[in-house]
Amino acid sequence: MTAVLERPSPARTLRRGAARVLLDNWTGTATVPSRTLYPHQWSWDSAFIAIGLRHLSARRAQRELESLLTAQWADGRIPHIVFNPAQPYDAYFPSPDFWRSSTAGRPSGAPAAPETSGIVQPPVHALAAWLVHQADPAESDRRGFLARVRPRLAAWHDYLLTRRDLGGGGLAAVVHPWEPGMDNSPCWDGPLRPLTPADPDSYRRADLDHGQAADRPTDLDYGRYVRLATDYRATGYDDRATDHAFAVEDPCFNALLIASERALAAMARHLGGSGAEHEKRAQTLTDRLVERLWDEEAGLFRALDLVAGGLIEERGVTGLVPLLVPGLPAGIARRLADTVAGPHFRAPGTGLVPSYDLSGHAFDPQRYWRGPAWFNTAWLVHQGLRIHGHHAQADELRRSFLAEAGRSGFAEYVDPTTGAGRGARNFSWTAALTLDLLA
Ligand code: 9WN
Repeated sequence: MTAVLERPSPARTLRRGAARVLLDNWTGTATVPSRTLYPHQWSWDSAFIAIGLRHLSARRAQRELESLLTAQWADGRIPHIVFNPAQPYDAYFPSPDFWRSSTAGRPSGAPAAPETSGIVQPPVHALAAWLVHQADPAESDRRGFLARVRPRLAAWHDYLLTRRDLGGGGLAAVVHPWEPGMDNSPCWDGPLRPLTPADPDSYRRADLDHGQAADRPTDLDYGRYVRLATDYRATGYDDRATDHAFAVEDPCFNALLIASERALAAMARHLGGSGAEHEKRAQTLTDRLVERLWDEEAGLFRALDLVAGGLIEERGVTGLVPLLVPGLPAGIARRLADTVAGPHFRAPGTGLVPSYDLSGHAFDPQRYWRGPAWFNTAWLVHQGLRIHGHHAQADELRRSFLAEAGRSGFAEYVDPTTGAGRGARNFSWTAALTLDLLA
């Protein structure tokens, strides 16, 4: 009898490829977003990575989040980068000797070690921790995972809801374009315009050693990023003492805070409490999000500029992410799902969600957060479509995600009109969220 060799199914091949990326990018305690471009641990990357890693090893996924939390500051903030001391300083800019967390950050409670950045990223961690727990509750309970991480995650949210309520309206503000995680989105062009960039001779961009200049933020963007970070550092990263030149209420950031508050409620219930306080907070935050950031006419959420005052008249993918808030009024959820399917955000070539309005004046299909489609935001929108019962639309987005993630070699982002990969390849959250959608 002739042996018939079975061909692996496309899903199996994709799963294997994604798992390989995560294994290769694991450092022993955490996962780097990319071996070349980002050789340290990033905050919201680790949360997305843990969501995928849980399908390979629940224990490793727990460690991913635990290692991030060991770098938490005494004021509750989770820094956006935790530096790997084994990497040379010039592997990434801004490096530890720029942020100087262990000295400049001491007044705000930065740890003596490890070295970290001084800013934050979107709070998707409690949501990730709850999903990681659910992957293997027995192993989680055995290791006391939730009991250990919950107080730290609660302190993180407290920081955001107190020190970062810069607008006084009950939402958390970001103080640097790296904080919403969508660095050069056209949404930040207006707020950044008045800023004087830092002297270009005062630093060297390591990102251009590994990335194409046309895919990355411009030198002018970097000058402003450095200016803002330097000014924040000069205050000892003290939010109360700082007169921020950039302060924005971002829809994605606050939507993830709401989803994570609900996750904290679920954790509290699992650990024998009521979770009522977190549920209440989630509801209040949802009300504030709608009151302050919803734009009925545009059919999406806008970012609010706290310095100049007023909603920012740009359509960014950040404004679609609140779809994942379960308690959103039904009419708003419906409008958002329509906007995702509409001409501003349904990319004709790929079916993915671009980072910025396809017909917007600043749309650029190549350059980072100014048009390319990213896989973490597609995953978030996909979750939102499911939560609100738009299953056919969610299925379609899932298919597009898996096709383009595989075809691009797990690219950091892709041209939304052609699917051509841009930025880094073998990018960890693209691989991790592929595993999650295949599970
Ligand atoms: C600055 C790591 C990070 C992501 C961000 C993405 C990019 C950094 C950079 O890479 O930002 O934090 O150097 O451009 O914009 O979302 O977390 O993957």
